[in-house]
Amino acid sequence: MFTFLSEKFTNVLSWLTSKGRLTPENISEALLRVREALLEADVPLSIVEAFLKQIHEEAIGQKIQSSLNPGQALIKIVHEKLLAFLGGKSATTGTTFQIPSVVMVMGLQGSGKTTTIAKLAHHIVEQAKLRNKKRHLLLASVDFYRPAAIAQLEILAQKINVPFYKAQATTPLAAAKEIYDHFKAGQYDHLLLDTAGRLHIDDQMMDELVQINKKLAPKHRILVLDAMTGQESLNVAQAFDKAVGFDVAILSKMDSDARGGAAFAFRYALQKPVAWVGVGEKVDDLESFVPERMATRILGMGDMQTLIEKASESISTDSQEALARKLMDGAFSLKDFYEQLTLVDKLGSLQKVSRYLPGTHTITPEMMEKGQVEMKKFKAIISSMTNKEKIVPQILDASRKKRIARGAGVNVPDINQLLERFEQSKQFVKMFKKMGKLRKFFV
Ligand SMILES: Nc1nc2c(ncn2[C@@H]2O[C@H](COP(=O)(O)OP(=O)(O)OP(=O)(O)O)[C@@H](O)[C@H]2O)c(=O)[nH]1
Ligand SMILES: [Mg+2]
Repeated sequence: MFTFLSEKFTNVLSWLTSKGRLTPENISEALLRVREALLEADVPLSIVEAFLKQIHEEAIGQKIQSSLNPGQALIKIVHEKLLAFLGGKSATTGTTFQIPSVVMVMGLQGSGKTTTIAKLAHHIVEQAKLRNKKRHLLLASVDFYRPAAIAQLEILAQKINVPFYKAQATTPLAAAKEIYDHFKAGQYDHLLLDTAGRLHIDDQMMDELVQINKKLAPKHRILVLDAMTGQESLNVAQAFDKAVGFDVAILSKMDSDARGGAAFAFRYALQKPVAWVGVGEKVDDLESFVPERMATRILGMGDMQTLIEKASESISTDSQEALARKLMDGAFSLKDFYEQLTLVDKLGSLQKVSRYLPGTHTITPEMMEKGQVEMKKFKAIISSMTNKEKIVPQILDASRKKRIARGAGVNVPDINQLLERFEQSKQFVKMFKKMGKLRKFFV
C-alpha cells in the first residue's frame, strides 16, 4: 500500500538530504518532484496544488533547526501537512457501529462490496471477542442484478460462520423490507446489507438505493470504492453522496498496484473519512485507515503500529509472554524457536509483514522468497531432532547433524545456519516482548 508514493517521496527526500541546507531553490525543486509523483499517482491537479501550497508556505517561512539536515527538515513539514491533509491526528478511525443498526453497503459493480461485507463482519466479531463480547450479525443481499451475487455472500457468510438470510421476495425493495423484518424478529445487533452495483453510475441503481435508504433508514451507510480506479473514484463518491448520501468510505484493493492517489485525495475532496482499507481478498485483509500511520507509510517510514496490532490480534499475549519469559530465564530452546517460527507464519507471509517495516521496498521479492523457503527448511530441521537435541543443541556433533540433515532433506550447512539464526532470534523474542508493552500505547 502506498508503495508507489513512498518510493517517490523517499527519493525526493534523500536527494534533498544530499544538499547542504534548505534554500528557496532546492525547496522548489523538491516540491516539483513531489508534484510530479502525486500527479503520476492520479491525484487531481487541484488537490495536488492545494497540498503543495501548504508545504511551500511552511517550508519557506521555516526557521531551520540546525540539528536537522534539509531532508529531515522537509520531512517534518511534509509529515505534519500530510497528516492534516489525511484527516489529522484525532480523526475517527474505523467506525463503531451502534447496536442495533442496519449497515448498508454501496458501490459500483466489482468495487468489492460483497468481499468487504465479509471482512467487516469478521472484523466486528473479532473485535468483540477481544473484549469478551459477542455480536449477533446478519448478512443479507438485495443484489438481484448479477445472478450469482446473493450466493456469493451466502458462501462467505458460511465461511466466517455468521448467519445469512435469503429473502423470498425478488425485487430489491420488497426483499429489503423482508430482510429487515427478519433482522428485527431475530434481535440481531447489526444487519450488513449488500446492494447491487452497476458498471457506471446509473439512475436505476441510485433510485433503488434511495428507496432502500428511505425504507430502512440505515444508521450507517458505507461506500466501497475500488482504489485501482484512481481519480475517477472521487467522482463516483461524489455522485453517490449527492444521490443517496454515505457516512464513511472503504477503499478496496489497496494491495494492488494502485498508486494510492484516491486514498491520498479522498478526505480532502469529500470531507468524509476513509474508515478502512481492503488489502487483499481474504476476510482478514481489512485495515483501519489511520491518517498518522498512512502519513508515515507514504514517507517511507514504515508502519510499526499496524504490525504490532496484527501481532497482538493473531498471537495471544500469553504466547508472547511465555516465550519472552523463557528467554529471560535462559530456557529458550529450539522447541520454542520452532513455535516462534510458527507465530511469524501466523502474521502472514514475510512479504506481507515487510509492508509495514520502514524502507523495505528495497527488499526484492526474491529475497522474500528466500526467507520464506528458509523458514520452512528450519521447521523441517527442528522436526527431525530428538527432544534432547532441541533443548540442548550443544550436543549436535557431526554425526547427529548428518542424521538430521538426512531426515529433513537438507545439508549440514543448513543446520549450522539454523543454529546461527537461533542465536540471533533471541533478539527477536525480546522484540516481541517490547511489542507487547508498546501495544498498550497504540491500541
Ligand atoms: N486484491 C484485492 N482484491 C479484492 C479486494 N476486495 C475485493 N477484491 C476482489 O475484487 C473482486 C470483486 O469483489 P466483490 O466483493 O465481488 O465486488 P462487488 O462490489 O460485490 O461486485 P458486484 O457484486 O459484482 O457488484 C473479487 O474478485 C474480490 O476478491 C481487496 O481489497 N484486494
Ligand atoms: Mg457483490
